[in-house]
Order: sequence, then C-alpha cells, then structure tokens
Amino acid sequence: MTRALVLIDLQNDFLPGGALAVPEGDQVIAVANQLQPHFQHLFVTQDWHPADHGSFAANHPGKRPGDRIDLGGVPQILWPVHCVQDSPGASLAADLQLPESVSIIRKGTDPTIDSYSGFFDNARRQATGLQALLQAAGIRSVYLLGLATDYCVQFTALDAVSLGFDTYLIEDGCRGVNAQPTDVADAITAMRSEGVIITHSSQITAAS
Ligand code: VGL
Ligand code: ZN
Repeated sequence: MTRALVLIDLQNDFLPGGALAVPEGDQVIAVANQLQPHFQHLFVTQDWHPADHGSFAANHPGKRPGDRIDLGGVPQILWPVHCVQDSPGASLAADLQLPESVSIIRKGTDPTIDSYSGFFDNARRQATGLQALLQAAGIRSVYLLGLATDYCVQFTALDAVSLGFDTYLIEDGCRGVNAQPTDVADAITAMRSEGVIITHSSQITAAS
C-alpha cells in the first residue's frame, strides 16, 4: 500500500496574526513535522491567489468578508485579502520542515473562481495536477492534515475519496475557521459519512 502525506495550506496568512488567521493554526505545524519521517511521499498545497482574486471582499465594492456572492455561477463566501502570490502571507510556515525536493501544488490562481480543494477548483472545471502527481507515484492512500478543516481540508478530503483514494484525515493536525461554532464538527461528520477515515497522528507514529 503506497501512501502519501498531503499538507494543506500551512501558510502564514492562516496562522495567528495572519490575514485569515485560523484559531490555533500554528499548533498543527509540529504535527506535520513529526509525521514526515513516517511517509515516503509528501505533497504540499499552497493557496496562491492573484491580487484581483474574486474571493476577496476588497475586490467587490460594498462587500465585506463573510458576505456571500455568486462568482461566475458558483456560490462564494468573501474573504479578507489573503495568500496573494509571492507575498509573505502566502509563504509556507517558517517552522514547517520540508525536504529539498517537495512537490508543491498551487491552487486558487484563477481570479474568476476559488479553489478550496487541492484537486479541483470549486466548479471542478480545472484540475490542479495533484491527482496526476499522486497517480504517477502509485499512491493509493492519502493522509491529510492542515488548514482549514471546514474549507480546504474538507474539500480536499471529499475530492480524494471521490477520486478513489483511501483517504485519512489526521484530526489533530487540522484546525478550522468555525465561522459558525459547529462548522468543524459538521465538516468532520460530512467527511466521515463520505468514507474519510478520521485518525490521529499518534496512530501513525505508533504503527510505523
Ligand atoms: C482557505 C478560505 C479561503 C483554506 C483558503 O485554506 O481553508 N479558506 N482560502
Ligand atoms: Zn483562499
């Protein structure tokens, strides 16, 4: 069984002090570092928006973060400006240890559509290349962690299951936005009901 660790959006803007800070987001970095020696294959996603991205409230006069719009026919929650290409906020967390040759998959680059999933944009029109990279490496099982549980982690996990990967969510390696207090719990429930296996980093470090 060939498996891969996939780290989702461990970027400065999602850490405390960042533009779209996820509460306790910094606490998952140590989990990501501890797990890497247990995997032969590592993939890292990066939210990577142009400054004119349609998910930014600032690009819609009169709109504020949290407002909902229709963006090219797709429902869109508006966010603060975050993860702008080549900005410090888009950089991977400084404390994240990565090997020299890591596969980085950038998403959200099309200004006309958001991409929560690491596999496809929110309309599933364009692939990011992650599926092809995993398949080329012979990966059957993906182990996911990162930010944010209720957005990019959830959408990536649901796509991974739908593409036929055995999909594991490392729950203690994730934190969520929780705009509504049950959003993270609801996301976990939705993932589990679609076949995502909810696991804990200690189960991985103990087993191998
Ligand atoms: C994310 C909102 C907007 C995430 C990215 O990484 O979960 N959330 N862009
Ligand atoms: Zn984004």
